[in-house]
Amino acid sequence: MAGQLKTVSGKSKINLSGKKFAIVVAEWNEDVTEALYEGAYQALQKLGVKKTDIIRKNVPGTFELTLGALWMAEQKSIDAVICIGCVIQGDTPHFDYICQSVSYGLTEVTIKTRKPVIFGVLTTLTKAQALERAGGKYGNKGEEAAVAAVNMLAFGK
Ligand code: DLZ
Repeated sequence: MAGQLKTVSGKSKINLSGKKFAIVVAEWNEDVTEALYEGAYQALQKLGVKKTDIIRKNVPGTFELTLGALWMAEQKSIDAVICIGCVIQGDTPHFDYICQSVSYGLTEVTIKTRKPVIFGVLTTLTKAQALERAGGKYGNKGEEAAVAAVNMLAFGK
């Protein structure tokens, strides 16, 4: 479908044995982020990653994903970090500050650590739009984030 990353369609083209993934999950809008996390967690396993090679960490909100991602990406044993969050527009400019901060922040982390840091953050106008993308009619962006992480590890292979 246009505008979507590939979803899980089989085994990865690289051997994922021993590759370790961190999934950093923002607790804000928990119903959405839990569904995104589940999508990512299941997708990694379908692609051949062992449960014990998936490390989950929570942060309070999407703003804190940057530091959570940095802490995980700095760990030698971690190969890729998937960041899960959901920012929903409210009546104040908070939305813009959080979205801008996390997108710049995660870009810096991926460049600084030279590891895949995946932007599994929904930025929507309503909760309904978020749920449509967290296992609803537009699929599960957490699953797509997992596929993106694996594809980045396979980059150039
Ligand atoms: C404060 C806040 C607001 C208003 N909205 C969201 C949101 O929609 N999604 C989200 O993940 N976090 C939100 N937060 C919390 C901030 O990300 C952050 O946790 C706090 O500002 C504390 O630094």
